[in-house]
Amino acid sequence: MPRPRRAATAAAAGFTLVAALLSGCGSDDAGTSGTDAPGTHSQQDPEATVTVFVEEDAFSPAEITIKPGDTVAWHFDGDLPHGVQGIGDKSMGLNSPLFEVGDWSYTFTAPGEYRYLCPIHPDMRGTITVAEA
Ligand SMILES: [Cu+2]
Repeated sequence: MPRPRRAATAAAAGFTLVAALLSGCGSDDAGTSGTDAPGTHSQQDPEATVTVFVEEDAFSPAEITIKPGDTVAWHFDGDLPHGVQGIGDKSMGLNSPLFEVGDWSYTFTAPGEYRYLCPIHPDMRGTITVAEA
């Protein structure tokens, strides 16, 4: 399918610009190429801590996605006691004391989906998805 030469040239120029931008970003995150030695990526992707706020009737945000090695910190600051209790075998290690005010954190190392609730208010639920970067 022949195209007008000018349009094709403009498209090629645009593609070159996009490719240059992408490769510029890619050099900051070599992991996107998928050919790096193991360990390279994690060094460029330091562990993070994500805060979940415990409100009086909900965890906020209720659903989060993190990377293996990341820590979730629950921040309790209310008038009622709440806690974090895992649901199911995979979430066995998730079991905080009850807090009205306080902080509790847990580091997730294995990929998977971790569901939890507040043992006092079972309608308060949350899910943490640990996904390989
Ligand atoms: Cu509660």
